[in-house]
Amino acid sequence: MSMIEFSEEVAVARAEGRPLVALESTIITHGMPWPQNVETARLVEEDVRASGAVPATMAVIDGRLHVGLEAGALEQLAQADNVAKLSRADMAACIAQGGTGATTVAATMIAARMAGIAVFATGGIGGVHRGAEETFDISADLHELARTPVSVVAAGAKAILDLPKTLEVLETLGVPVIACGQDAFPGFWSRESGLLAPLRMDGPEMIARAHRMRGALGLDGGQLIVNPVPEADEIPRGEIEPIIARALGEVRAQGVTGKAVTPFLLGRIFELTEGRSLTTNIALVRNNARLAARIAGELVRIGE
Ligand code: PSU
Ligand code: MN
Repeated sequence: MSMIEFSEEVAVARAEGRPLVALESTIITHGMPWPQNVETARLVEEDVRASGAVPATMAVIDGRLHVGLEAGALEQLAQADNVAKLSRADMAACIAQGGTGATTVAATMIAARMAGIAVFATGGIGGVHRGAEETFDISADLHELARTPVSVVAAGAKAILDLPKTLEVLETLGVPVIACGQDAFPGFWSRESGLLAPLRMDGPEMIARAHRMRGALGLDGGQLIVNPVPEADEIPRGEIEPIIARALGEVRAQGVTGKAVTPFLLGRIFELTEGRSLTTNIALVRNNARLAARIAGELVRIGE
């Protein structure tokens, strides 16, 4: 696996069999503005450590797949423009061409599996976009969850999406969607989306057991663990929904398509909430990192 470069910290953790948590980099390069993006990335890594695991932030830099980013590399990536947004379709091409790109949920899952990392924390996964019946815009994250055995902790799918359709596709693909500590399917910035999660578990131990049981049954694919944003940081659904509607109107009016849609929407919602959506986004990613670290700890405790 000569295309992989492990950070010192991750290499040591792997050798010692310590719990590891994968982290993505698209949230840094395409999901948040500088300098909050790099500050958040550092805080999230600290949260993983404080909860007993070792963070492995993934990115492709000059044709090498980094598993764990050294401080300088993280800082550079966070400031760079023209970084590609990599998913399953373009990850190999980027590495082969010696390019640089940030990993989405799908690409981070692929990297995590290669590195033997079973748990991954992010903000919100991609899903079925509103209007997908016209555009066919469905995130590759959903198919990755169906085929790659990594438990992904998110605060739901981003509420800019069509959440009922996203849940339908996840069910069709056989992906377990497990709400942690509540019945409701969370709505990213809000603790509730008006939908129920198909499954509920109340702590990391049961989530780890379910992860192992999928392996024992020989099932492909991962688990989606949906963890509601802490109450103090949530933006209630009634407040965020009109803002999302307005940003979606601009996507259509300006003809934004493909990979640009999600970053455009997150950027506009940041502006329209005067930064409040970012404060919430940071809080929920940190919350997910802490839960992911505890799940990773339980997986090590349970053993294979
Ligand atoms: N979570 C966040 N912010 C983000 C993302 C997740 O809090 O920006 C990124 C992830 O990398 C996810 C991507 O894979 O958004 C989804 O993009 P798309 O809808 O184009 O598939
Ligand atoms: Mn898309």
